[in-house]
Amino acid sequence: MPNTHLRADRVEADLDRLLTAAGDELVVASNRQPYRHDYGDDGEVTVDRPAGGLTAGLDEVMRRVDGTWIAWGDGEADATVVDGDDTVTVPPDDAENTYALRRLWLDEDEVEGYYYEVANQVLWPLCHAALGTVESCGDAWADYRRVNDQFADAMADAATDADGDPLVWLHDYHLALAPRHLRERTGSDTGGRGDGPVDRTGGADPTLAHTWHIPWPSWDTFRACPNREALLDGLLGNDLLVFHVPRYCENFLRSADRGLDGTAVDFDAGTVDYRGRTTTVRAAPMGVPVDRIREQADSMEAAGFRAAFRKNRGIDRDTRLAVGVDRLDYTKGIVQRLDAFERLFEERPDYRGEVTFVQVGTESRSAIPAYADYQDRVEAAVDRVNDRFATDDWRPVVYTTEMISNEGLAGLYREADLAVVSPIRDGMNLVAQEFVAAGGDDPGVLVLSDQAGAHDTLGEWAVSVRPHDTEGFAAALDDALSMSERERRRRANALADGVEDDDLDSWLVDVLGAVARVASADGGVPTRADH
Ligand code: GDG
Repeated sequence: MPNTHLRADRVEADLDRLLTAAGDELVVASNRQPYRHDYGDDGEVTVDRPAGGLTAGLDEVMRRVDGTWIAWGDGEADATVVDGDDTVTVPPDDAENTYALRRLWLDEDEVEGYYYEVANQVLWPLCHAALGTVESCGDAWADYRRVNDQFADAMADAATDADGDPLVWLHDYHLALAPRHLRERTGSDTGGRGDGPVDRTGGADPTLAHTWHIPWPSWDTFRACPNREALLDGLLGNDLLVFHVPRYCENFLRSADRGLDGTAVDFDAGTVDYRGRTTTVRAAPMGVPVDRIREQADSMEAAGFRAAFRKNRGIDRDTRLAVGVDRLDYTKGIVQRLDAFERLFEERPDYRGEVTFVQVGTESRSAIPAYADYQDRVEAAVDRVNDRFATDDWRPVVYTTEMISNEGLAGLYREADLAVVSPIRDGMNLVAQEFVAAGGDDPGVLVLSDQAGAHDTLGEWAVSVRPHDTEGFAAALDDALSMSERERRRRANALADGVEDDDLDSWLVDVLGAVARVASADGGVPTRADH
């Protein structure tokens, strides 16, 4: 096993070097904010800390540079703590290493149009190739455009305030138009609309990098998008566009080639020339904070959670556990996973009473009918399997929608004999990596869908499944449950090495390294996509 301290020092040094190269001026833009202010029961203002690995990782980067993070202020008390520029200094507990959080305010129509309709009911299903779930967006497109305009205004303000030429790092499918809108404001857009470019940044020439966290679909799917030209035009305002795996880069390049007039695509170099600017397209598979997850899994809280979970859910100490952890999203394949367990218990009665499948399904986007419907379908499938096989002292499926603490979740991963990660389509999937990171002395088996981006990096050592192949899926579960200890350890060690080498810090280094190369127009050093 690699020496994690040495590795962490090296990553630290790389990060420092790259941040210095980026002029120490970093502007991050994302839909979700790193800190959210609300009111507690006693009416006092409370602050929520960053929950997800990415937000926490970026927060650490921001603490080390002179930066601004721009995001939608969706907390109840968000507006009461900002200054006249809608900005609050964060983190609340570290006066030495602060940065500015600039909040944007969205009215009800904008939340509906930009967030619920275009982002979550057009772009999310489109990019996951779920065309039957794409809704027509009508007026919502104007909201999406307006909110992206607001982000571009805020980014332009932050670029003006910066000392040098800042790096602007955008995240995800909520902000597809913002790069072009920002170009129009910096005057660096040679093909701008209307009367030509208007420089609102006092001559700053920011470098724009955008990490797209979900898949990019094939051209044949993307061409169904009614606003496809505008999306491509928007994203090609970036200097660097980063996807999780090379497949999505290829799909994007093909879409840019076929879907937009005036592009010149170099498939070998991974670049698109358009409107006088070159966009470099690269793959960098995102990782998880391995050291932190391992500490969480080792904690007393995790140990307590494991014992209490078995006791409270009536799971016998000797019963083997398989776990699934997902937002309740129709891309995650939970219904098909339950079908596979049903088939397993049907064909292999000897597993009855021996194995319990625990599904953690956290509520997500419930205001959208397709999501509410999905929650019902998952519950119905859980009930069906339990009605069929449960006995007085054993349940085949334990289902919970409770949000579990990070320590509790790491404990659950460690307690599990198998993790079953079987999305129908998934940009990357962090749960697969978290499970591996949490593994202890007696690590479990990873069952992984070949439709997840994570399969490109972990598939060789996981037990692969195709989510719709119920028969094959059930057989794979049997293989995983009956694997010899030697084989299980061999695979788990290889998975652990992979997840450790490609952890969250190394992703940050990869992305910032690619930015530094693009900014210096050097282009000589290969990224992982070039291998
Ligand atoms: C998108 C892309 C890409 C879930 N329940 C609990 C909990 N979680 C955490 C998991 C994990 C995260 O939520 C889910 O991450 P995924 O990557 O699995 O999926 P998406 O939310 O769809 O993420 C995906 C990702 O963006 C990053 O680029 O990998 O492909 O779809 O971290 O642990 N965490 C806690 N309690 C829960 O009950 N503490």
